Amino acid sequence: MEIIFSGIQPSGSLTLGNYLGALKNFIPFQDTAECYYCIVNQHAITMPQPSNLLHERTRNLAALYIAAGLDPKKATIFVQSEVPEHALLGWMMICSAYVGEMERMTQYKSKAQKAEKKEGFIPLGLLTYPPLMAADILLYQATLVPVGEDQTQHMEITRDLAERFNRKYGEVFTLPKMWSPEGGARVMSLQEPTSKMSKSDDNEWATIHMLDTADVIVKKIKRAVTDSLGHVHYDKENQPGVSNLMSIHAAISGKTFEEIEKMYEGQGYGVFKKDVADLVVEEMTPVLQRYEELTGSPELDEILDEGAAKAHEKAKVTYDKAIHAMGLYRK
Ligand code: ATP
Ligand code: LTN
Repeated sequence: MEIIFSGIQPSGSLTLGNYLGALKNFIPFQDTAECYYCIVNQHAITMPQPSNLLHERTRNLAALYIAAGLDPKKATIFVQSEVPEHALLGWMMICSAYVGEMERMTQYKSKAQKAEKKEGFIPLGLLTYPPLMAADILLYQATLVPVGEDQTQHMEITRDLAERFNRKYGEVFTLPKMWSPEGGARVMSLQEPTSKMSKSDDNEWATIHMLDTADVIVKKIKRAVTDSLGHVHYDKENQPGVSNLMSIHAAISGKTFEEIEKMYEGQGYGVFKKDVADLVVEEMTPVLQRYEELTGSPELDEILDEGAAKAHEKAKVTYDKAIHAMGLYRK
């Protein structure tokens, strides 16, 4: 049976990109595989976070996992900092990694640049982020990791670090594979469709948040940047805005780009945009409803307590093997 591990950072309000690129794809695995879905709050602190917000967003993200369809009876849902082995194995992974390979990570380079501009410094945690991610995955001997395509480099380094450790100290870790939705499901900014839709974009028109109301979603899609060509056609280079809306359509409706092109032949962008907005609203409305029920309920804490205990059981087995392999033990 496959073992699945994935995580999302509670570093802001989740976007449609996080949903279509990651969260939505977590759901089907819970029926066929052993699943661990983590709220990776220790990754979130690689950039400065106001403490009250981090606390709030951690619980809210857990509620969103469940509202989107994760079932705590089928999947283990937990908060990273509540299973200490993540940080412990993370340190061992940091000690197995090289500064050069970390400095080559594109996410590091772009986040370091942003941090330097905004804060005037580069947090060291940004550089050591990939070994912590490797530890997350390897602790559970995960075979498959559902993530968006932007995580490809981090998945490669995870496999490299696992292989390096196994070669040096003996076979401890399973080498995990990345799993991404077909077509990539990379959702781009609605205002600058050549860069990805991101939680941390300052332009609110660029991003659809999972918790946006129907009204706001419709307005944002209406305002989305398109072009003057006037036909619904998938061409990322010349029509990046329209292609992005087509990807969103396809990810929700399940239709191919060809089918979508046919549906809107001879029509302008108005009808197409309205349909995309309707699809998004229809997909998000029940999620929003369940989310509101869950956030205030004590059930959420029970689920997360149980999740942390279950995750800990599994994680400590691998951690024990790893410290013995490395000689990091006394008795
Ligand atoms: P930030 O914008 O703060 O860097 P993020 O939005 O990239 O964060 P993460 O928590 O780093 O969010 O990512 C969670 C998951 O969502 C990952 O699997 C990532 O690949 C996926 N993801 C994020 N943005 C998109 C997007 N625009 N399209 C598709 N998948 C995405
Ligand atoms: N780096 C990931 C978040 C993350 C993750 C993980 C994803 C941290 N640890 C383990 C999958 C498995 C991101 O999406 N930015």
